[in-house]
Amino acid sequence: PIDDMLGVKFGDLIVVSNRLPMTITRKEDGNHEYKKSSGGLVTALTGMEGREFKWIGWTGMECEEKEERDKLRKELLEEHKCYPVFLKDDDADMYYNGFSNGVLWPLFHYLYEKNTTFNTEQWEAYKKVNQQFCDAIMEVYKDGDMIWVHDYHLMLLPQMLRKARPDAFISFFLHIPFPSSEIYRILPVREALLEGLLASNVVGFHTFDFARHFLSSITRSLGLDTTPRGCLHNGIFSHVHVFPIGINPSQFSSGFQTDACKSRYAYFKDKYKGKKLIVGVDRLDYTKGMELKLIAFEKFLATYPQYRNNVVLIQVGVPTRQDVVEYQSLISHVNEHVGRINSTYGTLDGFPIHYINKSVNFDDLCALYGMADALIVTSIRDGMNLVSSEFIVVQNERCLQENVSVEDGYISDKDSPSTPSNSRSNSGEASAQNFNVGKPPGVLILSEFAGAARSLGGSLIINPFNIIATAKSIFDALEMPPKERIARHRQNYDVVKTNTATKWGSDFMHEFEVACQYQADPALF
Ligand code: ADQ
Repeated sequence: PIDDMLGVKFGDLIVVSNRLPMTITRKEDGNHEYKKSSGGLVTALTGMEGREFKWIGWTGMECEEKEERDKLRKELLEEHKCYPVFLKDDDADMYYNGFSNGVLWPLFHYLYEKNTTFNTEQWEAYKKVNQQFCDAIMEVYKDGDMIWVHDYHLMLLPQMLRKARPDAFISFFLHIPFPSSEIYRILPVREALLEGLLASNVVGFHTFDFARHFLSSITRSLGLDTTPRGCLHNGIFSHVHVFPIGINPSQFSSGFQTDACKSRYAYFKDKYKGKKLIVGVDRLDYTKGMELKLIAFEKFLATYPQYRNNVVLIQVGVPTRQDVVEYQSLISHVNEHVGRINSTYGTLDGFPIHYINKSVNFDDLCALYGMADALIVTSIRDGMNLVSSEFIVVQNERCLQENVSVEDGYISDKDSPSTPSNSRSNSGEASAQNFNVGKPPGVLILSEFAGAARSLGGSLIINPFNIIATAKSIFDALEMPPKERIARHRQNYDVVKTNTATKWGSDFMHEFEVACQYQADPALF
């Protein structure tokens, strides 16, 4: 191990994120209920196998009573190995809904016109809360511990930690895009956030583009020299690296094998018999391009009338950040689009869009991924997008279970109606056979603005702003012959099964350990 080689003795790994990986609610009897949260960061970190860590994060609810705080602290530690940060509701609102999700989130996703809420009060709250995180970490920190900070809510934290412990090992990973310096420079506090990050030994991003944007922002906003490897500032070299995040594939392949999922899959299969299914699963966030998706689907129905009664878009819009105004108006815009499209193209027999603004449970999620002839992601910007990877793994598992060989391009189920000759329709009529027996893998339609598009080259890559082309891609996905589906699926599956959450975590930790040797022994530098 590196620490033996260099004489650096590493302690525990401390992972810090805005929220703990569970939603905590206070029950009437005074006890607490813990429910696993959903979201990309939780999926990735909980999928990181084989590494123990202490998780520090906000509880998501105010706790005024010391007695309750002590009880929570004990339960979280004993049952979940987590350490809580307690915030007052007002501070949390300004730090989380205000600065993090009202200012940084839209700006980093290039939606600078939504970035209208910057005010000093929110910025002060952001600084205050970052300091509270720092204090909470210092309560558990021991010499040699490695602190890994996550995401845009905590960009000042590395600098605060460095001030508290100049010799600490500190790293940071950004789960969202880092925008072009031309966008980043809009931020009134652009220098302070960069200074905050540059106290880290490692700063990680999903893609090369994000890393490059970060480095050019340092040069332009702070006037510092950088190299492609990073930046030396105040005696600390921040190594800038690219770590594309992944999922834990076995979590999703075994998710598709459970009895509960199998029975839901069988139910959906029967319910949508004879229909082609396009599935979308997104947090209902304006960055996910849900409105563009619906408009493109409408265009598809208008352009390819043969599909009107033969296709259903099942769209799950998981509720998120409902205290932020922008998110409330998105809900009504999406409702409007769905209502218009369903009333125009629906019949007494059914509707083309099945939309729910609710979370679905894991069994249903896996069953839906398995059902899909195509999954469509239309993010207008997305750090990576894990839903794409989950879909690919479940499709692979479904093909294995249904004896569809995805290894050699041969479909072993001879009775499958999904052969090139009958899945294509020269007359333009959509074939209405039941494709649900032994059908080849589903197609991933993926926005070029998602980080995942850099690696999932087997997808149909779309520009979601190009409505006509997106509509055509939906058509192409549904018409795609089995051989091409299999070839594309294999290309994607190879990436997903190799670039797992575990690999992401261990690659990051490897770079972190290497960076720490420079910190511990600058002579090496
Ligand atoms: P998110 O914006 O949350 O993540 P994404 O990467 O697609 O986006 O992850 C969503 C996660 O939530 C998936 O793992 C999915 O399974 C889960 N999920 C969705 N609906 C669910 C439901 N109903 N029930 C349970 N789980 C559900 C952010 C960035 C992304 C980046 C990730 C990880 O915005 O770009 O990929 O972090 O870095």
